[in-house]
Amino acid sequence: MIHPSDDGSYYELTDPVSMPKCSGFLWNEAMVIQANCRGYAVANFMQPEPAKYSYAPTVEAKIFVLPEHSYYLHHPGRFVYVKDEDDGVLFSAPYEPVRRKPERFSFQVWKHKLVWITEYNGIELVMTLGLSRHDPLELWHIKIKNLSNRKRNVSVYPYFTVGFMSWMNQSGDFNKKLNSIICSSVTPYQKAEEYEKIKHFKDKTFLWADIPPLAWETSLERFEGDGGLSSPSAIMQNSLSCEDCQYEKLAAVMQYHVELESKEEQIFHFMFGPVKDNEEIMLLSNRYGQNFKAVEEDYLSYIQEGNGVLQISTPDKGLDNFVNNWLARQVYYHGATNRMCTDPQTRNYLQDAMGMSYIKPKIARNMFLTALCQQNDTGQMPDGILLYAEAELKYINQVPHSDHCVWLPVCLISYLDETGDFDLLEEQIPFAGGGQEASVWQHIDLAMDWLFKDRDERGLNYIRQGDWCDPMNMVGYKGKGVSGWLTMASSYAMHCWVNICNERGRHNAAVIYKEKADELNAAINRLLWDGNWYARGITDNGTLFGVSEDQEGRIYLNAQSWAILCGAADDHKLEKIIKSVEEQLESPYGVEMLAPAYTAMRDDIGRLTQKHPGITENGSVYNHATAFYIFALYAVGKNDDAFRVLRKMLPSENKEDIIRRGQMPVYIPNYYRGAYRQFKKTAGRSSHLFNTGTISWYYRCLIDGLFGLCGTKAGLSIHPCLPLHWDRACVIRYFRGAEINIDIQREDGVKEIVVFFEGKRLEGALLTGILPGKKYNVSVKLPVNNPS
Ligand code: CEZ
Repeated sequence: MIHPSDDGSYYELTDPVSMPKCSGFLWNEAMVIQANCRGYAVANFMQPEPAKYSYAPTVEAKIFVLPEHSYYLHHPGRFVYVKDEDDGVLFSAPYEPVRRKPERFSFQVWKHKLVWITEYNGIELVMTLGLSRHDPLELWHIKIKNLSNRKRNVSVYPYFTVGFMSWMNQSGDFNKKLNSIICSSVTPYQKAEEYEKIKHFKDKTFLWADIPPLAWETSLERFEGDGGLSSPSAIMQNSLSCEDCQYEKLAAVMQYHVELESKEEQIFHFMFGPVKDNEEIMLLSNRYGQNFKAVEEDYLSYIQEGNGVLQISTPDKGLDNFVNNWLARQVYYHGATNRMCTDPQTRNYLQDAMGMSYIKPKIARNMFLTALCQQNDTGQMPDGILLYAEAELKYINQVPHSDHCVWLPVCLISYLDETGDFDLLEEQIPFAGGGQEASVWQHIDLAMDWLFKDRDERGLNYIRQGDWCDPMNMVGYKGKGVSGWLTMASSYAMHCWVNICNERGRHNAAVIYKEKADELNAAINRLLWDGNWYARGITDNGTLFGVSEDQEGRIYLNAQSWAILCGAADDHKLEKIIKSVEEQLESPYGVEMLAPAYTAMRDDIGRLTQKHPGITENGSVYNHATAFYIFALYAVGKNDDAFRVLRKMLPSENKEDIIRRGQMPVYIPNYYRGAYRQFKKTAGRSSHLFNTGTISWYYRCLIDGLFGLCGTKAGLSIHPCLPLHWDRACVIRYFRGAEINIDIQREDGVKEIVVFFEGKRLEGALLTGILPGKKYNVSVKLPVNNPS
């Protein structure tokens, strides 16, 4: 049913029914499109704020891609109807809206294109969607082939949804000279000053074809008639209307008549997307109209620029396929698009920069500097990072969260490990509002000092209206509530800063921040240990929460992971934590972020508790939090536990598990439904939302944890932490321009990890003097049993 292609270049689904939401996504810096196996599509483009060009016949949320996106018959999509003019039989590709069960079906998610193959009644229709490197534009290659042994006489109707563009002004018509259906609108506005902005908007959606259609239709109502989308009345006529459409729901439909001898095929090319005016359509058709193949290769090379630094061969072929083909791609998407928003949340922006350190370090460097230039001279970081001059902080970035400073050293250390670019710390940069400059060293010192100061009389960090957990908005909104997690994260951030300071000889600073971290850990152990796990925090009215006496939200994963990372949890507490997490939070689909999920409002915790039990932060397997736990387990050498949880973040080979999750392992979603012990029926379902901070941490868990191939100033430290059941693993590690082949094997009699280079044992398991362009072969011997 689903399987990767032998060479890993694509993943294929061969039936449109069992996993209806199964989808793939393509992007460039101007647009993102997620399309599912049945032909439905969700697409946004930037101008510079997120905008649409194919709308639902209803008003939609444009602010962020919703988890568990729901589709419906009239949902935006890209479809091709095929009518056999001899027997009148109608089917549509890829599957919607006619939903005839195809004789053969294939939905293939490639790294640079999406392909749907639908075969019905001896006719094969192949739809291929690609993008360009820069423009918000869909490039469609559509092939119809006669597989039968007789001549076929068919009509072909590409139907691209346009929908309800604007309540102010919307219309559609066909432009013969441009061979395009052009739907025009005006983005609604009220304030006069807004006109200056919207007059530059791409308020037209066009469908260009390389072959002039016989007829066309722009009105959705006229197209459907009473037949509805599964049997549109317009298709039952000999010809589409070729009439314009004036302030009605829009559609872009073309009609072709094709006569195919046996085994003969016909190819069509279409471009679909937003433009400001007709000149732009001419420009795009000149730029791309005749070079679809070249554009596909150029876009493939754009995607391949994000291949990352790891190629693996392990006993786990499913993991190999994901890591070698899809992981770096999802990290690259985050760093290249900033999740399609112009004011990314500061913590998201810094964690995406962390991931980009492995993909395009130069972009990561700029992201860190861009964020630091918006730091207040008090040391506090803003809730969001503005990516262009007129950008504004919106929605969640207008709600004060206390954790943003944490992510500076926690994410920067990955960039420094990967690049060795410690000069970044000497950069002199301004604070928000410009004026006096300071070095990055001083900027981050100030951020650590701000975190240390922002505590109550008990020594715990204030939470205001949220920390990493966005919807935890009522724990501290009265100004007293504190976050146990944030106190742990502040301590861990200071530990990371201590390491960076020591690496560069700032030993005095290192001593200061070590003492501060120790003071935080003392407060954590004095106030938050509940006997078997750590509490999540203390509310405005002094109530400990995330503790054994709580009926709901009894244990929070983040408070455990970061207590391990900041060193507050000693070995005794560590065993209790791991046992508690396994017993109360672990499910077949991963580790949930809290349990039991809240089923009623707690107005001393907030919006989190009102979320549906088992989704997003309210007790789902929120993969971002799970990735923190995996990272913590590797940090304390719990390799087998870490690997078990890491592996659950991807569907296993087991069919029931794949169907339950409902997605291909071509990206990691932000969550899988949780509340496994409360609502087993829905547990495991994927959110299908590929925007997630998880992916940068998953990458780091593989590099710093599982394969232990982490950069240092001097070179590459080699300390694999393979799961016990792996006897061997081979890794190609691309590092600072060099290619390092590492062959890791378990061997009898080996007591500790031994690393050999050119036959000689490597002191300290550190490969130094690495030169760009060079190849290195390293072999590693591991004991047959893990120390864990
Ligand atoms: O957004 C994410 C944020 O982008 O939620 C994470 C947070 O750390 C990320 O920075 C955990 O709270 O507002 C909401 O209720 C949403 O649930 C957001 O919190 C959430 C979106 O679901 C995207 O995942």
